[in-house]
Amino acid sequence: MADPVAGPDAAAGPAGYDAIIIGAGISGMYQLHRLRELGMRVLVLEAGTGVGGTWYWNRYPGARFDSESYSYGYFFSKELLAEWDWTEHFSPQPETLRYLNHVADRFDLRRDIRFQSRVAAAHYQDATRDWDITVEDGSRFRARFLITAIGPLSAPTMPRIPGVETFQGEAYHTARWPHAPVSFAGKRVAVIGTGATGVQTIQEVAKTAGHLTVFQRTPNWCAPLHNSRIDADEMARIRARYPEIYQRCQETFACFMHTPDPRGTFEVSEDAREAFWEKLYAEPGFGIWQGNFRDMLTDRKANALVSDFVARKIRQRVKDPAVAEKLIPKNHGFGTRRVPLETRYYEVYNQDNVTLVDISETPIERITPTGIRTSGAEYAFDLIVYATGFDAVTGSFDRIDITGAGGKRLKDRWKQGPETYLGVMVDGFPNMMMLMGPHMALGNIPRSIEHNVEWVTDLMRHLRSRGVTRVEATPAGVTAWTDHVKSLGVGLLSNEVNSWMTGVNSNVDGKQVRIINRYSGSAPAYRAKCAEVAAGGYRDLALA
Ligand code: NA7
Repeated sequence: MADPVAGPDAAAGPAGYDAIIIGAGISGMYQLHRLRELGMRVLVLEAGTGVGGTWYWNRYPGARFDSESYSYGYFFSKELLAEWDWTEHFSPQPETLRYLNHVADRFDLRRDIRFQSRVAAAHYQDATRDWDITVEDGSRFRARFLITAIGPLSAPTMPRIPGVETFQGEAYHTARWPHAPVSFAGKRVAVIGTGATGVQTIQEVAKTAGHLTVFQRTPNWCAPLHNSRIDADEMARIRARYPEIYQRCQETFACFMHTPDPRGTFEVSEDAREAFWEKLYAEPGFGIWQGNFRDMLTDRKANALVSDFVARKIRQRVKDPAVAEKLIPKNHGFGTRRVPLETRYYEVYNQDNVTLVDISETPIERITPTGIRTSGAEYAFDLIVYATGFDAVTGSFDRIDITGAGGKRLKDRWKQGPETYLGVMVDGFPNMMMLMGPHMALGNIPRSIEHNVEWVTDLMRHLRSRGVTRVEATPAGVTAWTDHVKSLGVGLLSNEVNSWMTGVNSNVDGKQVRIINRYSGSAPAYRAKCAEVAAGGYRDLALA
């Protein structure tokens, strides 16, 4: 019988590849490039038909960066920085996807990527110290190391509302948007969900829909994006500043170009405070969230003041006071959830073709063949957009049957929430490394990714130079890191709030317990800890 386990030298031994990476998004692509430089035989298994991960899947109208384009791209290659021009300060999804395809071409990545290969299972083999990986089409692969690059927001969730499958019109989840254009012209369109994705979608759909009805369960505090085009002269100036931009992102709390103002809210006069907030509100990007007073996310009174400032802005921008009140969050303060950045989002609700339905008052009872029924009314639609988010961070792991040493399942291990070592490894799961796994610093994600990939690459180099074939986090290391992550969240107002980073997920079985998904310390502190582990010769890991 033919060996069903494929690999370049499957016949030569059990470990066909040195490493298999799951996912060809920003992290998987870069990890492939780095490991190839080490001379490793690497295969990337990617579910989609192309590279780009998040930017491949999320093709919904209006999708774009909320981070400055030139702070978000890869920094590892001077040539890449020199040749790529961003055309907008906050790049739209099609441009970002073009960029990532350009990266794939430039570094000849595609020859080691197997597309349309969604990984169904990955089982660690104790005897051979390698991973047996099964793709949904039945193909199997062996690799010494398994590297997950599956993204923190890649498992979309439909709402748990009865009748979803009965709707007869068009229906799309934003993260599974069709590749062919979708027209809203003249149609009766519903959008469910008002997170960062819903906000971007709504402001775009409202331009052409016959009528748009927004179903909002919880309003979010949004702030203006202030996007603009970048002409050739400005791009040249930005390019000249790349070393400075990189340095800035390395030094800030969350790798953005913005970082908290060192002043406390109550250390300045009321006038100075208002002037500062007006300035931030008028500036592009995340400044009002990431560059606000240092106590904004820890001091309840400080947070109430800035929330009041943003609420006043919403009241000024929305003509109908009753609608404005519905759009102002009441159950969480400004910045304690991810702040969606918007372009005339609030003004959308002044349009005759837009209606806001507050489903905290009149819950959706069911999706019907013709539309949506709430406790208050029945609505007919031609098209429903589900902007209902993701089974965040651990969801993409849960969808793969991952078993470690002794056949133990990762999903069971994380039932009460993830436990990791540096967000990269888990005891009991030897030779598995996670890129952007749980308990990683999030923020400006590609900056975290570059660090994450480079740390894993250095570890690989270390293991290879010593002939190590098994590496595992220790239980003590995992306990200490997990406790550290939890302790960092103490005192943060965001930890009291439900969000995909810190909360329950109403759409997923077993995710009704509060889960802290992210590392909430500073990115420089995270990098310092990782550097310390490497400098110590990885003594905190079990190598064999
Ligand atoms: P989010 O931020 O998780 O938002 C999902 C939205 O969908 C949010 O408004 C939810 O309301 C709403 N939702 C979810 N389930 C339901 C049900 N069952 N009924 C009604 N409404 C529902 O996901 P996004 O895609 O917007 O953004 C994710 C991240 O991607 C974002 O932070 C960026 O960093 C990029 P809720 O607030 O839970 O009441």
